[in-house]
Amino acid sequence: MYVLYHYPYSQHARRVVALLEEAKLAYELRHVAMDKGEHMSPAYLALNPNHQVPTLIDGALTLFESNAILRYLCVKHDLDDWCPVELASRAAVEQWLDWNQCRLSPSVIDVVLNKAFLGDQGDPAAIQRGEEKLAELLPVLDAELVSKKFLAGAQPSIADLSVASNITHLSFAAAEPKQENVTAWLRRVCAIEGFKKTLLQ
Ligand SMILES: N[C@@H](CCC(=O)N[C@@H](CS)C(=O)NCC(=O)O)C(=O)O
Repeated sequence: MYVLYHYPYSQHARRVVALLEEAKLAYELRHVAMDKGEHMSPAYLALNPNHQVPTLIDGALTLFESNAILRYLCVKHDLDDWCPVELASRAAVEQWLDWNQCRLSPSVIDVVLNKAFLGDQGDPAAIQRGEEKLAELLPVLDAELVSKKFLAGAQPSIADLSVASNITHLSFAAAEPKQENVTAWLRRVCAIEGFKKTLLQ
């Protein structure tokens, strides 16, 4: 049985829950009360010195970084549907996982954290920086999805779970994307049962 340290508002944790659900893997969720600073406690820092969720425990293995956890689960359970072995499809999955972490995530965090979660303490410069970056990045995603149902082709992969968890996070800041192909793809990802379960009402 996996143990996943989790916080329901975390887009990084939600993508892992989505895969655990879809793969029907047994897991226990442990809520990290981030609103009360539990992620900074010595007990949690001993598991994840980055003071972040998610953290996965698999027996003696402790693993952080959501995309690394997704890859680990796919390899361990031969989830080839979610992480294809065919080279070109696999390369597309890896490309979008990295794009999500390196390019999309910082702008989503700038906007959502500062506009929605920090309230009056939010930094207007960070919001502007994030919005400008999103205006550049969302058309990149939209162009990719012109001729594809999902990021690596006809079937959803962990790249879709990862990117879509960030895109749905934008709704906390009422900053949902307007691009036609992105919104159609998002509807398809949100219809995946395991992903749907992770969405906050
Ligand atoms: N690169 C990490 C990012 C995880 C992350 O940023 N988690 C946030 C919640 S969405 C967090 O725990 N933030 C608390 C902190 O950084 O102190 C991953 O993909 O797992």
